[in-house]
Amino acid sequence: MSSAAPQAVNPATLPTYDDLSYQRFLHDHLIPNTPFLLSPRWTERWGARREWTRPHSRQSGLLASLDEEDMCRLLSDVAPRNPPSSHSKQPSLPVTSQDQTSFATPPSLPNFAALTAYGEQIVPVADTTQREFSEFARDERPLREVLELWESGEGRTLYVKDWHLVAELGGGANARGVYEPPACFLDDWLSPPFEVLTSSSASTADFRFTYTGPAGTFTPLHSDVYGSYSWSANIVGRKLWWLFPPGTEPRDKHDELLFDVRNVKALKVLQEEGEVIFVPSGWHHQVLNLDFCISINHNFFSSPTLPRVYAALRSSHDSCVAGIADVLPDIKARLGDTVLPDGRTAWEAEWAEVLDGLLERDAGWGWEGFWTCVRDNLVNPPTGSNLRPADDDVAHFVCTALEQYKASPEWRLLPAARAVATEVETFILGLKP
Ligand SMILES: O=C(O)CCC(=O)C(=O)O
Ligand SMILES: [Fe+2]
Repeated sequence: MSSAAPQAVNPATLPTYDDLSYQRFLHDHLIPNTPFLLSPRWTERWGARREWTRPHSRQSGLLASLDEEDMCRLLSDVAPRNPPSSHSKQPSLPVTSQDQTSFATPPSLPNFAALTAYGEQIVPVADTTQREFSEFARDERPLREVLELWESGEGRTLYVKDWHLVAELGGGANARGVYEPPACFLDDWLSPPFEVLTSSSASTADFRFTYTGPAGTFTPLHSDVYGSYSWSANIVGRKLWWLFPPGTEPRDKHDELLFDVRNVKALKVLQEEGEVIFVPSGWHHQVLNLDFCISINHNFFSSPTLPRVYAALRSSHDSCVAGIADVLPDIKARLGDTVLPDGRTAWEAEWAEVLDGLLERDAGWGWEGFWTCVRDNLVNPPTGSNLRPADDDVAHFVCTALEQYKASPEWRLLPAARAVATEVETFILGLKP
């Protein structure tokens, strides 16, 4: 099996599955790195869908959907589904009947009373009128404060993003009554399924998020942390996604990512309430809430993604090298030709460690963290063997990253990372037939 499958071009139609076996997920999506949707069947038993929703009724103000004209324009070129979903007319465009517009599948309304159970949790709140670099300005508040604003019809531009609900509840086992990730996504090397998290890990080592905000709030163009995948489920409302395969993301003349791509040609996906979207590794995306939305998303990766995650870390590393190239002459001048007992020259050892520290700050992890994650997931796989690739395929994916790492200067220059990578190598030798 090869991880070097050609990068997908925009599919003409978007696969939408009522059923999806792990093998089909692996071969049709994980390895080729292509998007798809799971139908609302996959979330219908979740507590969140029962408890966080109220039945649809026409609304004005904060709970209203985008207006009819905007909706028609935005939805005019969404990707067709394959097969057309049995759960919704295809696509769910507005149908005008006499004086009012209705939708094939009207979205629910949020049940704020159910969310007040989490009112004391501190959540990041983005103000979607205040751009700050490539994101919106954010602050942190108890969820209760935002719910109170929304209940009084205020805070229309506020978007609660990256709320670590699962971590706040003390881990995946405690969140089972709220939702359970679809089985094909359980081989998760980033947030292993049911570990216990401390509250301090909530903001750093947890990649399971809840998002909620009124129609019109949005997430600007970005790709996900570490080159991970995302799966994202709509509990309340519908979202519109603009998706760009790696290398096709639109940039300005300074090579900076565009912030808002709603007028750029893209693979546009209308995600209905209850549906789950899979966003492949390295695909840039922008997301617009068409109605008041609540969604749950996990970032994750597994062995087939390792070559891509490795490449993402390598590219962050290269940016760090370029960013601090000017300090190298100082380090060399200070340490001269001194050689350490292990054979490294003192300047190259220091340079490598300074770089690795910067990489940890910029990318969220360095080489030792990367190899520790690989080792831990090899030794303790997050799922049974029916929900992950066969051992020799896992070995192949890991080897692809390992061979590249062994050819890089860091293999020699970072002894702590090398020790962990060597454990990985020993482990996969045992996996090979
Ligand atoms: O729903 C959103 O606003 C953003 C979601 C997202 O970026 C993701 O799931 O990766
Ligand atoms: Fe994302």
